[in-house]
Amino acid sequence: MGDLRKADAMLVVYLGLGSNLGDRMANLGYAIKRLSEKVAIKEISSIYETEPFGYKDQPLFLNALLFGETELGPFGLLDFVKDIEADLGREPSFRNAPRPVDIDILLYGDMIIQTSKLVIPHPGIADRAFILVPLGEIAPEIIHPVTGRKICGLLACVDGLEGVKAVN
Ligand code: PH2
Ligand code: MG
Ligand code: MG
Repeated sequence: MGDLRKADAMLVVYLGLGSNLGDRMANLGYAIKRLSEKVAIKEISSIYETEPFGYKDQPLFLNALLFGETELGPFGLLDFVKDIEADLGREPSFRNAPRPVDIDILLYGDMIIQTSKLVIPHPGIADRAFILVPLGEIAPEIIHPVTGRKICGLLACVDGLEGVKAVN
C-alpha cells in the first residue's frame, strides 16, 4: 500500500539545462548530480552546443535535457532548482542574460500551470530549437499538453536547427 501510494505520487518531469558561463560542461555535470538527489533520472539527452536564442551578444550555450520522476510538487521542484542555480553562482540578472546554469521545468506530467512565479509547460518549448532538438531525441512522441502536438511535429516546424550541434 505504501509502495502504491509512493508510485502514484511520482510524476514525470522534463528539465532543460543550459550553461554559457565558466566551465560549461562541469556546470551541467554538477547540476545533474544535484538534481539526482530529488529526481530519479531516467534518461539524459546528448549535450548540444547552441547559438544564443533571444539576446544574441553572449557566449554559446551548452544545452541538454533530462527526464525523471520526482515526489516534489511543481513549486517544490522550482525551489529546488533555484537552490542549485544559486549554488553554482547564478546571480539574479536581466532576462536571457549569460548564466553558469539555468534549469527550466519544461513539462511536469501533463499539468498546465500559469502563475507569475511558474509557467508549465515552459512557454519557450515550441519555438526554441535548443529545447526541441534534445526533447525530440529522448521523447519525440510525447504530446505538448497545451498545443496538443507531438514534439516531433513541433521540431519539424522550428527555425534555427543549424544553430544546435551535438557535442561529442
Ligand atoms: N536560454 C535562455 C535564452 N536563450 N539560448 C540558448 N541557446 N540556450 C539557452 O539555454 C537559452 C538561450 C533563457 O533561459
Ligand atoms: Mg531558460
Ligand atoms: Mg530558467
